[in-house]
Amino acid sequence: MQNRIHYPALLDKITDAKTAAQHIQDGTNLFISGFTSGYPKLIPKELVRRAKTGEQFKINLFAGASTGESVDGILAEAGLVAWRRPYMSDRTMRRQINEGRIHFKDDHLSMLSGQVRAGNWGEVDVAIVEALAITEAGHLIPTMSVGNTPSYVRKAKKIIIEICPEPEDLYGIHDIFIPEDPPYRMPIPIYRTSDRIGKPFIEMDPNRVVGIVFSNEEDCCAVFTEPDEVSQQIALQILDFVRHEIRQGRLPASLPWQSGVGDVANAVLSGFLTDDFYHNIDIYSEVLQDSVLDLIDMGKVRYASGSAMTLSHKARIRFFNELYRYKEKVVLRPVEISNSPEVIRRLGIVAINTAIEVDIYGHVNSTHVMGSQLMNGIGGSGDFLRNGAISFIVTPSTAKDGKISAIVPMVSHVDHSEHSVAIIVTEFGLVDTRSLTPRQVAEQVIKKCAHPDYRDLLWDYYQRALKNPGGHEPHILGEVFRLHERFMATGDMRPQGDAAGS
Ligand code: 0RQ
Repeated sequence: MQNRIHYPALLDKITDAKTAAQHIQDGTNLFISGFTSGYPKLIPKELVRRAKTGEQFKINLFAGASTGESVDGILAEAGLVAWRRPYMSDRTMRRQINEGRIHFKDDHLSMLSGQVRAGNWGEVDVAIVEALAITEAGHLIPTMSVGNTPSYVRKAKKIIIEICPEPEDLYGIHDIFIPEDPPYRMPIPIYRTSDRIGKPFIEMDPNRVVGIVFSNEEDCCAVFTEPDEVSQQIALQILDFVRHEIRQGRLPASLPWQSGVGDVANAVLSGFLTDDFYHNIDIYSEVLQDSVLDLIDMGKVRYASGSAMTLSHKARIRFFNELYRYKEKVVLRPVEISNSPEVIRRLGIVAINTAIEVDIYGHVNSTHVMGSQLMNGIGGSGDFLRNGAISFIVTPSTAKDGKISAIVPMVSHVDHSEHSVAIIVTEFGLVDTRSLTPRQVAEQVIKKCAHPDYRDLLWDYYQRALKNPGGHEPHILGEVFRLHERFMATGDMRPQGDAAGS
C-alpha cells in the first residue's frame, strides 16, 4: 500500500501502530476523523492494548460524530476516555457519560469546526485521520466521511494517518471547503445541492505528520432493518403532506430533503421508492445511507450531498463496484457545510428529524430520556429543524411497549422549541402548527398525535390547565412532569387502577 503515498518525503514516516500511538499519552487531546464511518481503526485498538498491560492514562477524545463500538465502545470499555465531544451513540460510552465518568458536552454539529479553529476545545495535540491516500502535494484524501477532519488537520500539532484499503477511485467524491472565520466570513457559495466549491482533498502540512500506518480494516457496516409499520405510517403522512403542499403551490417541488437518523428517516427515503409523484429528488443531508443508493439506482435522485456515507455490507459492495456511477450523484462535505444554517436556509430544505418526546405545545426533546439520561446527542437535528424551509419532527406515539408516551404535557429536556418545529407527526396523525396558536396546537396534538391510551390523560391535564392558571400556554407547574414521575416510580406512565388518572 506504499503506492498510496504519492508524496515521497512522507515514506519515511511509515511505521507501526505501536510506535505511532506513543504520541498519545495521558491528557492528550485526541481529534479523530470519523462520522459514523471513516474513523481510524488501528490506533484505538493499540491504545486499548496499552491499557490492558496496566498503563494508566486517559485521553480527551473528539470526533466528527458517532464512531460506534469500534472506537467509542472499546475506548470507553477500557476506561480511557476523560472527555468526549460531540454526538456519540455507543451504549458503553453512553452509560459512562450518564454515570458522570466521561465528561460530555453537546453542540450543534454545524458549529464544531469553527469552535475548534477558534481554540475553544483546547489544543489539537494529535489528529488521527483515516485516509485513502496522500496526494503528490502532500494532502489527504479522506474516506467515507469528512466531518470535522479538515479543521482538525489544519489545527493539529501532530498528525497520524491510517491509510485504508478503500479503492482510490473514491478520489473526487469529496468537496473540502473551510470558510473564513468571522469577521471575515463570506457567503458559502452553494446555491444548488450539487454545487462544488472546494477541493477534492484535505489540505495538510506534511511536516506535522508523525506516523503513517497501513490498515486492512473496514468500517463496521451499518445494519438496516426494513421499516416497521409505525415508521411507514409516519413516512406516508409526510410524503402525502408534502405532495399536497406542492400541488397547492405552497412548496416548490424541487426543494432538497434531509432525513435524520433512525427507522423513520429510512422509511421516508424508502417511501420515495414506491411513490410515483417524487422524481429528481435532491438530498441535502448529513449522513447518506443505503436508501440513497436505492433511489439513485431507480433514477430518482438528481443529487445527494452529505458529510458521510454509512452503508450496510451489501450496499458497500454495490457502491464500490459501480463507484463511477454513484460518484456522479454524490458529494461528501465537511459537516460545517453539510449542516450550515446559511446553506440550509438558502436551499430551503425539507427537514425530518426524530424526537424522544414532544410536548403538547411543540417543544422537543431529542436527547435526554426522562430529562436526565443522555441518549446520543443533538447531532444535526437543530441545524436542520431551525433552518429548514419546512421542519417535521417525528416520533412513534409511545416507547417501551406503550409504557412511555412520546407526547407529554411538558418535555423533560428542551433541544428544540416550538419556534423551530413546523409539523409534528406520529403514526396516528400529523399537525401543521404553522398557523395555529399554542392552544390550538395542544388540542390537535392531543387529539391527533397522542396514543389513544394517553389521550384522555393529556386532555384532562390540558382542560384543567386552561381553567387554572390559563394563559397563552397554560401549564399546571406542579403537575407537568406527573407522567414522567409515574414512569420513574412504577415503570409505566399509565396510571394503574387510578381512576382519576392524574
Ligand atoms: O431505546 O435503544 O433501548 O431500544 O430510544 O429509539 O425508536 O429506535 O428511534 O433510532 O430513530 O432514535 C431521538 C434517539 C431516536 C435519535 C432518537 C428509546 C427507544 C430506543 C431509540 P433502545 P428508536 P431512533 C441529524 C439527526 C437526535 C439526533 C438527530 C436521535 C431508543 O433519532 O438520537 O436527530 N436523535 N440527528 O425505546 C424513553 C422516550 C423514548 C425512548 C425513544 N420517549 N422515552 N426512551 N426511546 N423515545 C440530522 C441528519 O441529517 C442525520
